[in-house]
Amino acid sequence: MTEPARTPSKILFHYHPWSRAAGVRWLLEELEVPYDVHFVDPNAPGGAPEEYRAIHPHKKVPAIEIDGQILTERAAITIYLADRFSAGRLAPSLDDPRRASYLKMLVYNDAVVDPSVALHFRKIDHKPSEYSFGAYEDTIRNLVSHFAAHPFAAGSQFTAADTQLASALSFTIHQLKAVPADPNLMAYLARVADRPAYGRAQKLDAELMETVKAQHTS
Ligand SMILES: N[C@@H](CCC(=O)N[C@@H](CS)C(=O)NCC(=O)O)C(=O)O
Repeated sequence: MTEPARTPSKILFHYHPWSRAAGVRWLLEELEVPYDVHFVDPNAPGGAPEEYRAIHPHKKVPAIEIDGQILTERAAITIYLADRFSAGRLAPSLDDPRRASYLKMLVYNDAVVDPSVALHFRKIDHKPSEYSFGAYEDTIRNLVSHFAAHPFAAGSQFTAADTQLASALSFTIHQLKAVPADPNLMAYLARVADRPAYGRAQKLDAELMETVKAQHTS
């Protein structure tokens, strides 16, 4: 039996713009759903307040509250929000053949790209066969060959997977310089950069950080 569609409560987004959560802000802007932002500062002395552990067990961002439920883990948040608010558009529907590559790249971003790039950036050696995410070089090769063959994460169509993967690649190429500025990856980032929701997310992030700065100096 299918449940009738519910009007969601306003989303509360626990967030810091300079973080792994930035792709979720971009997604929320793509979805054009109303949400409030609760600024969380994991970099404050002592980290985020202890009460925040009731929202996120590791005191990390992102987290969302919706309809009295708390959701953490950006891949889970992305899948949930895109299915609920953009099924068939930013989330390929269940019977769409593109759903397989959509889910694959979305999960690959967190399960493989993030840890393998983080260890590479920190110059931490690891034996690829002993870790679920394998070798950094394989990760980069896989991403480059994917974007040499396809314009977007799921193939031919922009999806919610791109808000996460492009956000991560942009940060790790431009800021961390932990991923090479390969022409295929740069062309991918250029393809998604002119999306109005991406521009809005960047503007809102800059405004939020200005407000936070002003509060600290007043
Ligand atoms: N597994 C989490 C990771 C989120 C994460 O690493 N968040 C970082 C932001 S870059 C954080 O909040 N770090 C603060 C801390 O650990 O104190 C997810 O995918 O949502």
